[in-house]
Amino acid sequence: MISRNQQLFELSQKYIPGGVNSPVRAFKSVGGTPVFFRRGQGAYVWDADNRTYIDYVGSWGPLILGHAHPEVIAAVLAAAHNGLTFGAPTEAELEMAKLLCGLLPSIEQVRLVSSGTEATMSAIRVARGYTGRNRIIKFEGCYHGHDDALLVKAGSGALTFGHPSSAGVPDGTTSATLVLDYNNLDSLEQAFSRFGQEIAAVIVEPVAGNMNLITPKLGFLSTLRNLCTRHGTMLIFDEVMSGFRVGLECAQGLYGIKPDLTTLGKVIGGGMPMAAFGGRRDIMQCLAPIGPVYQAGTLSGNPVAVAAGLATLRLVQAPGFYEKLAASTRRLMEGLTKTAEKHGIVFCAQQVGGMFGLYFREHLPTSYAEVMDCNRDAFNRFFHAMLQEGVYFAPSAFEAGFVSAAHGDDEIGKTLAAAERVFGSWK
Ligand code: KE4
Repeated sequence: MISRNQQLFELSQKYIPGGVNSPVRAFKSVGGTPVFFRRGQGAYVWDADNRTYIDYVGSWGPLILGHAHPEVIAAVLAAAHNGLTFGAPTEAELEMAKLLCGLLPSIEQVRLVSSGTEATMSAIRVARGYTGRNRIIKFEGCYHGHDDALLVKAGSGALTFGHPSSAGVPDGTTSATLVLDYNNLDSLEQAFSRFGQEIAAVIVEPVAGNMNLITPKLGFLSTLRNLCTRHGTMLIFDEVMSGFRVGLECAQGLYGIKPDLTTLGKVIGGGMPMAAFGGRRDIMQCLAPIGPVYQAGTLSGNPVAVAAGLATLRLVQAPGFYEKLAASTRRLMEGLTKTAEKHGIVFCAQQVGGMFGLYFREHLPTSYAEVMDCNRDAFNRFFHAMLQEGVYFAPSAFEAGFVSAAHGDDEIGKTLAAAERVFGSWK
């Protein structure tokens, strides 16, 4: 008897490429049949076979309050009853813009869009328009959405510009993108000494969450900031994932670095399609309709999405919210590490606020190469064994995980008990 998940997956592949609307959902990295969810509540999700899971993906970061938080749902319903979209300015968008500018000193003006990809694509464009330069720098293992200029893999030599990492992307689109090694100060210094005055922008995940979790080495972000300032290059912090996930001040506050532009998404939409890019007023003033850099969107600043985001950002400002989130995440990390150690399994873990990384290797990875060195088969085995136990981690060894405010002692305790059974029977 095949499961409902399997039935749905087989049927979906008939109508949707790979059966999914975003590749990572297809379980290609871990193998097996993807889980079709039909309901979520708090820290829990239920699949098409009515199996229950404790969810540590949270839709890849947005659900910092957990699924279907009553105050977020109420805000969405109230907004929806007044109309889903107007294609005209609304007071709610002004409220969101003021809130983001109030929470992040580096953001003097902001524009709302509908996805992280739109945010990063637009930030790169406005940085190029402002500087009049073309070249950009990104880091291997960082993901900034699927804009052509950012679907690029490192060139053959350390300082040769990139080649497309996807079919359908013309060489010319990535030839101005230099791909460097995250946390590698030498390659950064070399790139700037060679191309400094030609570089429009550096885009970086200040806490990298798309090559599992990699934290910036001491001096990496400050060196980046100083080099950008010295060469008139725009520093773009892609905080689509880390924004309001690692703390109320985001990664830029955590590490005390002021970027020229910031991209946000996920948490600020509270689970609805919303993202943003913003920064220095003089840069943002280059945007149409007042400046020469074009950028637009039918549903940009959508009032229903903004309502979900405002409700979420109101709740994360509660006193102690992030301390509690970090404490739950810490309990999970320490518990998993202790259990693996008890059973002699090579494993380590780390967190930044409410996002975490799990690694089947001796020591915490600090670079893309070290992440690639993790035991992927061990992760995949762990993933499926925990799935069987009713715990849903990210279906890839190269993704970060997320805890929500709805993950209490009970959920962490159940997860650790499941890990004890899994690691305890690990041959
Ligand atoms: P979206 O276009 O998927 O909304 O955002 C792109 C993006 C930009 N910047 C960062 C730092 C991101 O993490 C993302 C998207 N993150 C992935 C998770 N690895 C989304 C999951 C998916 O692609 O389905």
